[in-house]
Amino acid sequence: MLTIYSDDHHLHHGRCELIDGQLMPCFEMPSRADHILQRVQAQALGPVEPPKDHGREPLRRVHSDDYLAFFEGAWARWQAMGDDGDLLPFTWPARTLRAVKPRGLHGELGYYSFDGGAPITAGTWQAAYSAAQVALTAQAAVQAGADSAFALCRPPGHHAASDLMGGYCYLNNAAIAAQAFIDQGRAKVAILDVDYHHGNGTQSIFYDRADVLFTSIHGDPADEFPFFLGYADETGEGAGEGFNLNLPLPHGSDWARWSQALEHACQAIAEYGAEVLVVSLGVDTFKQDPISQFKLDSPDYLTMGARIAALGLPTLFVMEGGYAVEEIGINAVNVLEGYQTARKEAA
Ligand code: Q9C
Ligand code: ZN
Repeated sequence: MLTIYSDDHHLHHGRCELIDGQLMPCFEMPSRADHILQRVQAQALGPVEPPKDHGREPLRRVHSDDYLAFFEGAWARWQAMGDDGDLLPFTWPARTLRAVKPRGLHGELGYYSFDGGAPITAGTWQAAYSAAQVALTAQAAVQAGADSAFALCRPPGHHAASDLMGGYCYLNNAAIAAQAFIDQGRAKVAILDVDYHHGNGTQSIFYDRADVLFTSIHGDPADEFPFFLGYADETGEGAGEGFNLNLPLPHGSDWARWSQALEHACQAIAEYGAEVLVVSLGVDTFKQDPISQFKLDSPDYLTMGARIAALGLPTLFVMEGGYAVEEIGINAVNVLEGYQTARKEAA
């Protein structure tokens, strides 16, 4: 399997995040992608290539122009104010307030975010832009006929909506790739989001559309980030009614429980008649993940990959979360190896 990877992710290294009442070093750190790349190479998964630049247009198909302009320019405005720490929002247009766009940097940052979990640093735009190009380059390989490809994206993307950053995410790499498949002539694209957290950004982007089926297995939002989206009764709206499937699971869910949800999602994808599959691949479902509450073990990821392969669809894997840094490479690459082995046996 081809892996697309860019060193540019090192340009994004947030200093700290607020979690459980404490300032902690950011869990979403550069060594995550480094470990995954090392494992891809150690296991000889396949060639590793840099991204090609597909430009800004495919990003504009998913994100609003004003959001992209704000994100690209935010650091320079922050610097001009004489600051060089991480730029973080602290006020959001919640209930009783008005979602009018303010003029100043901090107000605009609150307008374009939904939490304080996505710091902007000097290199964040470049890192996120390159991650989107990584996704687009891997997408192009699948579109050109490859059985599968792995977009080793960092920062992740599935929490980012059309004009909102949050949850460590800025540009929605998986959504940008799914939209590229549509724009290149695919009629039905399925997204399977296996990250521990609900992919609220991806859901919102495709919520009123029938050409992209969004399925997600995640911690119950009643108890888990992002809290305000991801319930089972969110089934799509308008033309998209029936094309959104949320499978929330309780804290403590293990492979026995998780794999039932996977079966459910895979059956929905098969019934839908998808032509191509995009997997939002988070491995923060791992039992030792420091911020998550599922109990998957490393061998389970091999089985996960094999079940995804049984769908028989051209598949683009897009890296999302996973914060047990020592094991992230083993777990992520296990999904890819499980997939690849099953596809070879089927051929
Ligand atoms: N400082 C992904 O796995 N936790 N994102 C809230 C805010 C956010 C996870 C802490 C968890 C986001 C891609
Ligand atoms: Zn996650």
